[in-house]
Amino acid sequence: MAKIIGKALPNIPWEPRPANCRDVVWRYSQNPIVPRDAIPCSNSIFNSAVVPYKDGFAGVFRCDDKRREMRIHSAHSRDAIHWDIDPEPFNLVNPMAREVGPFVYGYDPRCCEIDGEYVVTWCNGYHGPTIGVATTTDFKTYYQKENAFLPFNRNGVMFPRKINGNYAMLSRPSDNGHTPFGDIYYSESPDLCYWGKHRYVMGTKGGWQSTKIGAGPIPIETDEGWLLFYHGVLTSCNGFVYSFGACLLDIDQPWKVLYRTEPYLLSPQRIYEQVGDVPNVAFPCAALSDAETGRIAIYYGGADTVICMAFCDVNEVVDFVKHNSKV
Ligand code: BMA
Repeated sequence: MAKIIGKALPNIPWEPRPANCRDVVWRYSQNPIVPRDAIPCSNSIFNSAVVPYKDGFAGVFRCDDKRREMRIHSAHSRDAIHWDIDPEPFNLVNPMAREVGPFVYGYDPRCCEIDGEYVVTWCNGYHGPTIGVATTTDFKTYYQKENAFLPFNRNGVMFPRKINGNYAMLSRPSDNGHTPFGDIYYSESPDLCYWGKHRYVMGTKGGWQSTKIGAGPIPIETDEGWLLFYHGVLTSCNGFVYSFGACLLDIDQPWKVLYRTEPYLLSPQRIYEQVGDVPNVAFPCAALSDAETGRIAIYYGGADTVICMAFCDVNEVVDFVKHNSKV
């Protein structure tokens, strides 16, 4: 029986697997949970991150506005399903603005609680995409730090505790466009400023993960290793198709892959994943987990347009990853 090593979350949103469903990961029946027009300025709201906060939940949401500029907005919720999204973009305080330039664009945020503060990472425009980093304690003011890496990079995903005494992050070096390649790497930092000890984690495989892969939610610590959900991309004759699977990484040396799913866990098959601004995209950026029951709620963007949820049980998903693995 795989166990989550972490906190209990008795108010985790949850819906049991439907009777007619045999999948390890099942969708929420009320998807999508956030429509594209939830705030007046939004063209689309997707690829967003949530965390437990005080007696409810908070989040950083990707909102592309009606100019089609990519922005990040704070959000709050009592139940992690119904969200109150700030109509204005997040307040990013950037003491380095003179040197590293003003905010250009931000997308695909992740949010990680570590040592009592929340580290937000996102794809930050700096002569092309790289990994922006900021900390917040109140989801009102975000204090920006140096970009973690040189351009071009995407999908910066922090680990929820220090590893070998350092902060740790997964990322995906890329190019300046709709990158046709991409492997996951691991890096460490003593101070959230200087990043090094870079290690290769894993690259593409066949089928749903044959073009590129990228880390999704903050990894979940289990007694079988770090459970990481990650997206994989297939190039079809009609364009990219984004699905997601999972892997288990070694606890002390997370660049060592113990198992990874050969089949996907979820691929774009529902209308809200297949039809939208970018068709055929299921893109996970966050997960809530309850160490008490082993329940996991995954948050993913549908078709670059809306936010969706899916559920799984840690023991079932770890078992599936182990028994359907090709490393
Ligand atoms: C990636 C990112 C994601 C997006 C995906 C599909 O490169 O831009 O934000 O969901 O493409 O368009």
